Amino acid sequence: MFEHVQPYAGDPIFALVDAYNADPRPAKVNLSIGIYFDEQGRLPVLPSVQLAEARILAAAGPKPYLPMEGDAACRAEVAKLLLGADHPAIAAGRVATIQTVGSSGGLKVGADFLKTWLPDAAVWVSDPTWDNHRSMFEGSGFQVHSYPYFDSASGGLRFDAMLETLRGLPKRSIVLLHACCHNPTGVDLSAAQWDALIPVLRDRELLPYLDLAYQGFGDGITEDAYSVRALADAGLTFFVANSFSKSMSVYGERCGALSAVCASAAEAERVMGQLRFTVRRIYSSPAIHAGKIVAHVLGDADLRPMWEAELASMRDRILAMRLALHARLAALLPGRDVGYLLSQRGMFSYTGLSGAQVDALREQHAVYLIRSGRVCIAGLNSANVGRTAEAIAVDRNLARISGVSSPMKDLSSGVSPATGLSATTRMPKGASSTALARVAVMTQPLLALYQPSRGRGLTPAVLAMLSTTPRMP
Ligand code: KET
Repeated sequence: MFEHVQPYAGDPIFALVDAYNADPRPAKVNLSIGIYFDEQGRLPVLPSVQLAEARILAAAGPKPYLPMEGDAACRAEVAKLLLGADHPAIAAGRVATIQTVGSSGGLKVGADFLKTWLPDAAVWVSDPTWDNHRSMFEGSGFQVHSYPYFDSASGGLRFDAMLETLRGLPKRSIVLLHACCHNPTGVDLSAAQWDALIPVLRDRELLPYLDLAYQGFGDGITEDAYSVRALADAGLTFFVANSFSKSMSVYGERCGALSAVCASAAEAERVMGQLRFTVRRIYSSPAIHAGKIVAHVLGDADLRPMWEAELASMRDRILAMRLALHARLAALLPGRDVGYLLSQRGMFSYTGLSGAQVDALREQHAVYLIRSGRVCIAGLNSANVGRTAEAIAVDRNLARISGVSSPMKDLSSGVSPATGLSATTRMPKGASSTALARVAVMTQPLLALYQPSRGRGLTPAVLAMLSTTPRMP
């Protein structure tokens, strides 16, 4: 019966986690999967989520099937979180939100819905994107193409090329966009770039499909939803799949949602009906515990501010680790521009390391990265950031990740256009131990440069963490 079944090559991300778990070396470093680990290297259980769960358990409520669209309170809170509580699209009944099995469930329900209702459309994803985007949409029967996105020469965005490609797409093409904290590159559109993109989406009658898996990990809950709100303000029709896996640290609970912002309440009602039917045909209805967690944390007057503070401290720790890795690499690799670590946002950065270099890091130093060169900054902590930087820099061949095509590029061209930091980070050749001793000193000017450029500061907690980050020998 199944003789013809092909072996599964394995998922590039989940397979690495298995390999990491099986690795007996005690000093191993997991920078592979997009999971936030705390300063002690543990997967945090957020107090706000713990309290929500305690309340849910204490209520000892029955566990009926949820409706196909999920928990009503959860859905209402999600719409407000995405668009802002007072958004007119919500008041007008133009937003159809369903609770889904993680945002992956939402993405997939949306993909199946679109294959039914826009059957001739093709899907366009960024180059590169999260591998699973392509798999999911192809699995729903779509042709998947890519639009230019990451500029490997600068470590930034190929915005003009992206716009040009989107301008040439057939009407009603589906354009998958990372709302913030782009996976895998960490390179996001600025607010001005979103504003410039919107007329193209509208004029070409494209369907934007936003993936918002890291809300709150970039610049803040509201800031990271800029794209969602800008599209809604512009009156566009679009989809957004959002995740609580990372922002509430509830990966295995599978908390996510899919929202369709529609042209009218009548349209939203019909879309909602077909989304329910799509869910019914796949998993029938989502998990009751997941829906209650989200509803409690977002909707409770005590838990909501707790969660926002917890999310802010996760975001700040990631930023601190960006700064720490940047400072160490800049010291260890004089002449290399690693400023991209500071301009990129969210859990990930794209190092430009080749597959062979990533393999060497794993085999020789037990440092685990995705083979594309994506590094999960949220897996770094004070105890492993120095070792990680050393592993990247230890072998000069490994360190030669540059060339024009790498974001970790030579500084000979002068100050990095992305950050303007090269003058600060340039270290004299062969001065490694002196240079290393200067890492902490360098961190402060970096912070000073960093804060005004983003328009918001780091908390005292981060500054304290930076000052206690161990010096390297
Ligand atoms: N979208 C993006 C962009 C994303 O990075 C992930 C997960 C998801 C959706 C799925 O999240 P969910 O838990 O279904 O709500 N990314 C990490 C884990 C994975 O590959 O599944 C990762 O890239 O490592």
